[in-house]
Amino acid sequence: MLHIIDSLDSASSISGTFAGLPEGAVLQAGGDFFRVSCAGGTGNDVTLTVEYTTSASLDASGNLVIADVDGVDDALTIVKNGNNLEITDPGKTLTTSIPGATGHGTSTLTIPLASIGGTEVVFDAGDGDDRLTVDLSGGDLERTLTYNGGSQTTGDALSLVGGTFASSDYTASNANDGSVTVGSSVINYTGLE
Ligand SMILES: [Ca+2]
Ligand SMILES: [Ca+2]
Ligand SMILES: [Ca+2]
Repeated sequence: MLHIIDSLDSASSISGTFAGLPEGAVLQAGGDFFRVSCAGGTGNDVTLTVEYTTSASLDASGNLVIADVDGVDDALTIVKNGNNLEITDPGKTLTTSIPGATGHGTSTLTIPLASIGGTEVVFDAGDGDDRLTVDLSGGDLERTLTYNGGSQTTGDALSLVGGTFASSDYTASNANDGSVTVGSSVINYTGLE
């Protein structure tokens, strides 16, 4: 997605910085991240290009929040790897500034469990046909998962893979919302179809 916010004629130009940001800087506006260019369009237009598709951050309670930035179809996987949670979306570009996390700007974020002070991991998948795969092959994720598929009414899905469990429980509040318990792992979901 490209937003041209100031299209200039050839008699004038913008150079140097935009809103105090140098060429190539990343700007956060609302939940979105943009890369600033003062040489876009015909060469002298200011452009803001959405830089990341998915962000990982901590909320005020220390919960990990994975959020759709640009409303596209997400295909996220979460798995425990050692003392970390790995979040992957092939072909997408993920961003995080959580202390200790690695993978910013790639398709896989590795986030230490020790950096997640809260008890929850929340996926806000937003618009688009989204899929979350919870891979339990590395063990319980040690956090309660909440997966919000988003308000659009087709195509959001949840998959559970990996692991062997003595018990599982499935509670559907209605056709779109409910919870799944597998062993000690609890996954709440809303807005799935
Ligand atoms: Ca999405
Ligand atoms: Ca969705
Ligand atoms: Ca939905």
